[in-house]
Amino acid sequence: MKFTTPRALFATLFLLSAFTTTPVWAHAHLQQQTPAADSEVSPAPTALTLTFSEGIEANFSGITLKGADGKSINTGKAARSDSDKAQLIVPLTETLASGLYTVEWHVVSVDGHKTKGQYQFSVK
Ligand SMILES: [Cu+2]
Repeated sequence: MKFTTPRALFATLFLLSAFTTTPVWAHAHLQQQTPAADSEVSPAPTALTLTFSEGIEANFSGITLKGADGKSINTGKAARSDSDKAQLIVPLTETLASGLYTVEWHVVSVDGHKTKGQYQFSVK
């Protein structure tokens, strides 16, 4: 039975998603972030916080941080806030130098829908 469980789970999720009519506004949209989009911050942030319009699944949600040269920057593992299931926290393991940064985010909300987007901020 053990090996059939993921398939059964997938089928269940598929059926749920097929028969649940979810309004567009129920998807997880990015509502707020720290550092804020298009802001210039100093000192460099030690974490990125993204707050969405609904709860997210941490295992299927994450971000890519890119510097002005377009190269990805290593970060700590994204985790959902213990106190707010709509909040994703990404610890930064490197000190960000001055410059422009792009955060590309992707999340799966608790209703199973995927959303993604991006924003920028700069470090003074
Ligand atoms: Cu949705």
